[in-house]
Amino acid sequence: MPVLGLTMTEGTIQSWLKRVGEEVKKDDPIVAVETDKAVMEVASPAAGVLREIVAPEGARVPVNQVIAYLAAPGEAVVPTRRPPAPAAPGETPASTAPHPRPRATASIPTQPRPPSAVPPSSQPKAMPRYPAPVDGSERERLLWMYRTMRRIRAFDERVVVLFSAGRIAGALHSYVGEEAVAAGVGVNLRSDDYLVSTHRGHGHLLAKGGDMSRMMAELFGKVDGYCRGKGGSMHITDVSLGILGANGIVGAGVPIATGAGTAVHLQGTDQVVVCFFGDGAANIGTFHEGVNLAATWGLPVVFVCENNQYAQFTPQRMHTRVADVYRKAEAYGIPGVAVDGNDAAAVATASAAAIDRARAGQGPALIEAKTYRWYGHAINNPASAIGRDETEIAAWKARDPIPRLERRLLDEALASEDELRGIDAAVAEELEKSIRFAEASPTPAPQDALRDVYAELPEGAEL
Ligand SMILES: Cc1ncc(C[n+]2csc(CCOP(=O)(O)OP(=O)(O)O)c2C)c(N)n1
Ligand SMILES: [Mg+2]
Repeated sequence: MPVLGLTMTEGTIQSWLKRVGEEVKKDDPIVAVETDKAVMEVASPAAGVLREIVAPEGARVPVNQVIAYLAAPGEAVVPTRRPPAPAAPGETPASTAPHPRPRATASIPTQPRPPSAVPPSSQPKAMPRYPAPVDGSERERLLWMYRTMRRIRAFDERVVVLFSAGRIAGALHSYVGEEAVAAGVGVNLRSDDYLVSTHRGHGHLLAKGGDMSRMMAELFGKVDGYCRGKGGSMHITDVSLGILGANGIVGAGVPIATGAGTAVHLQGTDQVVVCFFGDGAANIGTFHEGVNLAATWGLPVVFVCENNQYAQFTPQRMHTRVADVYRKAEAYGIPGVAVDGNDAAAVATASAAAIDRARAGQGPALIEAKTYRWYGHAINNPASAIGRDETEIAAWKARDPIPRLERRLLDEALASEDELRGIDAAVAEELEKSIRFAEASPTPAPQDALRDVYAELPEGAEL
């Protein structure tokens, strides 16, 4: 039984969506599971044939207990009465093995995995509406990045307006201008990979499959929002999509990513963790600790510094003597590279190399994407827009990453004008739908203010 949410301790099999003997493709929905929060479809961790269902419909199963076995493609499908013999400690049962990854560099001490544990890449990941075409053609990848940048731009431009109109409350950090970074990294992320975001997270979340309507509802403070309207912009999380959270604490994402990388490493899958952080965060102690440990243990974490030249109101030259953050990689013995953060294709190329490397067990890397935010530090703080030189802002706006990719798609005849305008129209519709969804959603009840704040004890448990 996969872990489908932070508070889930068991799940009920609602219905099997495949029959024994049926072929399944990787990421095919295979079973519907009811958790303590919702009914979710579980995606198949690998291609193969459903060999045996261990947990029938209606069964309540604790997390990490086997619910079914998959046979590899071509392997005989003979349903057995009993589950196969448990694997030896530290070994993965052959029929469910999730893309084992060689680990050349890591020296992390490992615990033997309990024999009954389901390997983690068989944990379901909800499928995003627009899954990244990781192995797609150049055209598919560029078009996905175009759509993703348009979605991010549309969302973050509109929330500025909605904030000014008093429809959104709380702290809000615009990602406008930086879209190429999230899109260029996101195009290389599988749905079962992990992402750790920042306070400026809307773009990261959308690029990893975050639902625009639930994000908008969260900003509106409504119950259908990701945190039931009680968290706001900086707490949006969707573990089922591998989104380990936006974060209001600068630099705090780095050790979270290293922790997730440690988990992936111990579980032996080929998932990758991407950690976004800012140029300001690169001066925080957690950055040093998190990157150093990930490097020492050879963890599959790709650190992506979004160097937008400012930390709040402070220009980079006033908060560090090292303008090229990528050079800090050398201090930890990992590769570091700088990339034009306003060129989605360049970000995609650099991040593909780092992600492939991490997936192959060769440890972390540091990418510095040089970019710029068009708005002030925080939309809710008008003063944060003051203090920057207008010509500097204009120069960066002239390097807008979206028309840049659009030009390339048209010049190289990879897309037609009609096709791009079709994408723009679909994005506009998605945005309007998200606002209607947020408006229609109820406001949380006062008596629920402390709900979902603390973990609830499972039924029957005592402190
Ligand atoms: C530990 C901590 N210190 C200070 C702050 C206040 N703060 C919020 S955002 C920010 C600047 C972060 O700059 P950077 O990491 O470059 O990210 P950017 O806002 O430029 O995307 C600061 C200092 C905070 N939230 N957390
Ligand atoms: Mg910054």
